[in-house]
Amino acid sequence: MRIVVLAGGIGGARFLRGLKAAAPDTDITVIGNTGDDIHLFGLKVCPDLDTVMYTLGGGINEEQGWGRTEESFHVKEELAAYGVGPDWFGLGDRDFATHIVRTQMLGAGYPLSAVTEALCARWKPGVRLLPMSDDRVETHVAVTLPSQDTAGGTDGEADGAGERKAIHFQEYWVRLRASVPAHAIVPVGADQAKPAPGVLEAIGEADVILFPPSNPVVSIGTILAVPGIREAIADAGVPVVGLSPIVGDAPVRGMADKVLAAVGVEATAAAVAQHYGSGLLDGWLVDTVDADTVARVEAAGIRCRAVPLMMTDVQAAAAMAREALALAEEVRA
Ligand code: FO1
Repeated sequence: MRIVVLAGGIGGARFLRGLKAAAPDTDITVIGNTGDDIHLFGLKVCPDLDTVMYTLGGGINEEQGWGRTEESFHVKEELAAYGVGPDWFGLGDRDFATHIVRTQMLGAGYPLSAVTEALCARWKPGVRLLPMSDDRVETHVAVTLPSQDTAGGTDGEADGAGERKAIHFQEYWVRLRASVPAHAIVPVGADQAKPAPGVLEAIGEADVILFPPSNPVVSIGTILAVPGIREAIADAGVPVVGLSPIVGDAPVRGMADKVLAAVGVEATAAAVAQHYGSGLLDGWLVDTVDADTVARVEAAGIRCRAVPLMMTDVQAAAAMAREALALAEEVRA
């Protein structure tokens, strides 16, 4: 059984850990989001690829869901001592090694897909991890910054009269904690990007395609924005099943509701399914608290089941993965 999974950061990585446990003898290819990527201190940082690699490779900082376990921050402290910013993105000493190796290989001319394969040779995630593209794509967010906002912080609410500007997704997400309204989410470069080698082939050879509970806008939405990927999935002729990242009208983790609002999608399990659309999705899992919304999703032409969707541990994630694979077989029949 060949499974293709479109993954973002924490939610996608935790789901993949469950999928590996639920279906150990399947061939899993992960198409990872690279819109979160950021260049810092001359290094290329790929948060979503690293979160999948570290989580499945056993190096993740479990409670954070990003960065390394047993981490220290001496390099970060020294950079701050030199007054070299930004200081709001927590890069640890062990994590820096990943970005140094990646940047060195990119500088030597290797494409991101080859670099990711090389990094995974160490971590052995047990899946094939492909970046969505070898081309640079960076998600930027159009916001109105309160006029008092300086580099160091913000007073929270936008006073409307503030300055409208586009900022990098990580600044919106990490420095501002999504505390100002997002007017637009733009995956800069996506329209010129090409799917990375192996991406379209993996989709074409898949027996089932899964959308884990990753952010539907900035993670899965960004992957789908790479020309050719959405079409390949829609035309794959195999079941495409997604799991809602929204439970009980709120995101399980992160701030997906903020970016959903930016694209005019209400933060409900049904609205996200309809956002993907029946042209893409064949099946959709909602949490049991959203059982009353199953009929609405089915009315949109998407088969729907209500099952527990809280990934409290690997076994819970494995149960969700089994439900998704079961729904895929039901759809295939
Ligand atoms: N997320 C944070 O909320 N705070 C951080 O300081 C932070 C640092 C960081 C460093 C490396 C990395 O790979 C990810 C990091 N993240 C951090 C997570 C990052 O913002 C992710 O892109 C989002 O969580 C969405 O996937």
